[in-house]
Amino acid sequence: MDVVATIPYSWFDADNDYILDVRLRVWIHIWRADVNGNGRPDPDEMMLVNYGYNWANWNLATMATPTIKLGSYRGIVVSVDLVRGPDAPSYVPPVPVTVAVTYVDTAGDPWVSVSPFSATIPPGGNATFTLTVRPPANAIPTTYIGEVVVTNNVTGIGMHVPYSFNVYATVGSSFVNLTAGVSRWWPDALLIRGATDWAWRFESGD
Ligand SMILES: [Ca+2]
Ligand SMILES: [Ca+2]
Repeated sequence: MDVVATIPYSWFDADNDYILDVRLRVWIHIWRADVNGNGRPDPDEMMLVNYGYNWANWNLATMATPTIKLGSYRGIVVSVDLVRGPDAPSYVPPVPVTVAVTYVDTAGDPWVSVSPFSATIPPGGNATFTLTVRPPANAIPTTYIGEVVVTNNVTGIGMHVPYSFNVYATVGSSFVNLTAGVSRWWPDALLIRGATDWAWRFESGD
């Protein structure tokens, strides 16, 4: 389960001076039980699952296998809080917040194939499987992850083998490659800002 909370950039840095005005955080808790019977999840009734606290106008928190984690507990609580930044006005009017909760699952990957598809392996024997990755020419340059599931037809037991690959893009002459180290210095993290996090290294996401 993915939870993405967003506020408009115009609230994050209204005056575009790279000093943040208001940011937000997102939390996922499990509500164990309504111990005091007030119909609401109180802090001492919840346990933290995950959170996102990047200095950005959006944040992501994920929760794996939510149904299993929920079990017989009372519920899953998604909450967002707003944090005043150093450039916040003295009075911050109500900020519009968008929260998107998405349930994700695995699916077949048309870019990846395995050969051979199956093999008969004698006791003590082995087999080689080749994984081929063919991303389309217009694939978005980023890191992709997946898994190969190998099922033993005799025992019915599956093994999950993870894989990941990067899709690169050719940087044209109209762009400056900031990580090339042409001057043997890393770019100044205090001067370079991106969409991911204003409080962490620029290369961590943007
Ligand atoms: Ca500002
Ligand atoms: Ca309660």
